[in-house]
Amino acid sequence: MTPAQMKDAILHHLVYTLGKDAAHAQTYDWRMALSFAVRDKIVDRWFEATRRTYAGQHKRVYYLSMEFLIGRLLKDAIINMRLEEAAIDALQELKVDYQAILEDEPDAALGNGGLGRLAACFMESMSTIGCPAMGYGIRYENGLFRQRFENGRQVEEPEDWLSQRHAWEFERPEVSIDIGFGGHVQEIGKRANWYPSEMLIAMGHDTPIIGWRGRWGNTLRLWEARPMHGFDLQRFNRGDYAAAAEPEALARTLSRVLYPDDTTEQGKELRLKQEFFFTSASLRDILRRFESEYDDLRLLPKKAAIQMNDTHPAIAGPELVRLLVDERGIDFEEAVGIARNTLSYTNHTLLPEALERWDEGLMGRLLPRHLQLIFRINELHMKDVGTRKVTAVDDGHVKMGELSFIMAHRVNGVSALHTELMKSTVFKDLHELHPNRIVNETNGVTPRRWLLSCNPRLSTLITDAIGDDWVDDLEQLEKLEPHIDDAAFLESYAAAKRQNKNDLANWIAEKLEVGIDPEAIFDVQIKRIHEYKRQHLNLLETIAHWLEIRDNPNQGWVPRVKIFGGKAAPGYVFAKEIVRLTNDVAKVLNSDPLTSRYLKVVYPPNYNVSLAEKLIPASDLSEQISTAGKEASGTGNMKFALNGALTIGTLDGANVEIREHVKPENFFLFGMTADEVMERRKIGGHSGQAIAADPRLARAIEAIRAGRFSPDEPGRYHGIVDNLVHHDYFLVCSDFTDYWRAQREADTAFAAPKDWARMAAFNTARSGWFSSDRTIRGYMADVWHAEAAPTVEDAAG
Ligand code: 4GP
Repeated sequence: MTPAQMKDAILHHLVYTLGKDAAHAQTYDWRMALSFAVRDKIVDRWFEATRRTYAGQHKRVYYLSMEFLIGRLLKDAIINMRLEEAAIDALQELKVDYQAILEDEPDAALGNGGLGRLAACFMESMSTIGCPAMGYGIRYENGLFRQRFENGRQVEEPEDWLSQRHAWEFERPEVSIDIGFGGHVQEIGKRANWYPSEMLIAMGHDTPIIGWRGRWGNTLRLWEARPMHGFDLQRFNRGDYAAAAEPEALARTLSRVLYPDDTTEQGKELRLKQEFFFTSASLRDILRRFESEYDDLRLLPKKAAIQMNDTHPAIAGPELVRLLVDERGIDFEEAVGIARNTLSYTNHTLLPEALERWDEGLMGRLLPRHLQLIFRINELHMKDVGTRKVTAVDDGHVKMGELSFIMAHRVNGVSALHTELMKSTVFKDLHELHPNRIVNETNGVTPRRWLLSCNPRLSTLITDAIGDDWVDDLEQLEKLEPHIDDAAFLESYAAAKRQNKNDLANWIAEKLEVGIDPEAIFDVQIKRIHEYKRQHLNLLETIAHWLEIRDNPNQGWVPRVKIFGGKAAPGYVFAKEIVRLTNDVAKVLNSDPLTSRYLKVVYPPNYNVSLAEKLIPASDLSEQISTAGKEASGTGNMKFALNGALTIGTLDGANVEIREHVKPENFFLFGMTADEVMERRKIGGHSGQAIAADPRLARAIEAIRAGRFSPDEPGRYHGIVDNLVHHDYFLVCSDFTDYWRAQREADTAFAAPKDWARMAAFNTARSGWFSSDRTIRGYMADVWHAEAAPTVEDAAG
């Protein structure tokens, strides 16, 4: 596509799709017009991929996920279709600011954190590789809440990304599936009829996900809940307007909110309804498509692989069995076999509070037939393995982790360490019964968004050095290694980082009105706020460092900017206190004339995908400091390493594998191992001992306790202090001293800029393995037994 063609396409959509005259068009109009112009090009590719999938009778992968944290789509689409030059030139002629257009797009925040963002990276990688696939989820009207700070406190506001038209989706009224809840079951022989008492409709919305070079496109189908019967005209005519609108409002509630819930249990009935709603709609859509092509249901596992992203879609097991037995007359045991061979399950966390369990009473009320089938599945499993030891139903609860395991032919962890811990802890008994079922698929991230698009300076430098094949095959980054010894290359590498840091410093100055020194170490911790991720360990070190600088302000400290980003679940009190403490600490430190040139704290609100794209390319140090054994993998850690930030981290999740790849000397390791953590916890008074042994730690805790960061309310953080001193389950105190040591090593290393640049560049060169393309190939081989289809030729650009 030439710039002139692009310009015509934009103007065409501006006038005929948006009904706007160029003279009056606003940023929004230009953004929509550009999006439609790009989308037109994508649609051709997308159709072609679909045609090829049908024609080649390829196996399809179905990725069922409560969350798809896709963020903005316009730049991704432009980059993958290689339309950037055409777009920039066309807009220049039209005198429209390209960056402003990109920034105008709202983030599609249909996820909480890692699990949802992984699903988004996977969608992009499956399209890049040419793996015929479809993502299924919920089209939340309000995505993850918008975070604001009020006097340092987190305030949640609804995120209304759909208040403007969403440029990328196609509404599919013809794909409307009715979904039932409640009611009763009538058994007829081995089958049953379920008569739900409540019905609503799931309507599909399709977003094309285009792969790199536009060679393949898959669909993300998100379900919207609609009422079965519109509003009640009789009530309306009687003047009872609120009651007339009630059925509609009730139905819509189902796809209204994303639970703001990251690795904490959410036991709401509405949540179970959401899970069944999207899982059932997806399975029925999958079976409809399958039956349009094949007439033997026993072929299902050969032609479809259904991935359950965590336990949220775990009802897929019993629902698929129900659809096969009750609606298609297949024998129960055979149906279980077909379902199991089709389904697989990914576990994303071992935190006990995050493993879903549903009260049997609730499950029986909402899904009476499913509860019956869960009991039968459970009995069959016990009979097959000859044990009563592990069951999916226990103590009046349905345990979704066990149910998923029993109904899946493959169960995977998301990093090597996490997978081993799955085998030895939560799924120990099931693993012994099914030793081949658990496999590891270490997470990855898409290099298109997380390097090519978010870090143009570094991307250009890499391409100049080794060509652009790395975008297709990230492990080619290893070819950078010989260049690392070249002084000119290293200088350019460091210069790219410095410019990224300048940009970020300007943005922070403008948005937060805090001046930061681009020469300082940019030390960044961005992720959900959670005790196990230990933002408070980072804060304690910050405070201890501040106090030490105050003792001796003229010592020539290595300047540092601590950057935090992340949201706390609204009901998670401790996490919200950490948010507030971070803001309070920032206020005191940033205004301290003695120290502020050496140490600042910034915490931009509303951390999301777009903010991550700004922060990561400008980071020097990546904080991956969870208590060992608690972070399943992490994916932020991979994005940082790829963009040349050095990790300071524990041996947790994928940190272990990152350190192996980038080499131990280019990684600041500290802290206890997962085994040591388990041992340490057995020692009574471990935190008291740690505090007594380290005066720096004692002083930092005392500063919080005494109210130095909350002079107007000295007791504000007694909860945090009490937790640290007396409980400290996450072993913040026990790891502090070693963390401090590693931080000072980072200072020393940063003071030697050439060596630092070498280490950073080495991180980039060795991060190729962490591409989600590699991860997806792993799933295709080990889990889905699916092959890539022959892709379409490159998009012309
Ligand atoms: C996250 C894990 O906490 C993180 O370690 C992992 O990288 C990510 O999943 C993707 O596998 N879990 C969640 C969650 O986001 O909601 O459980």
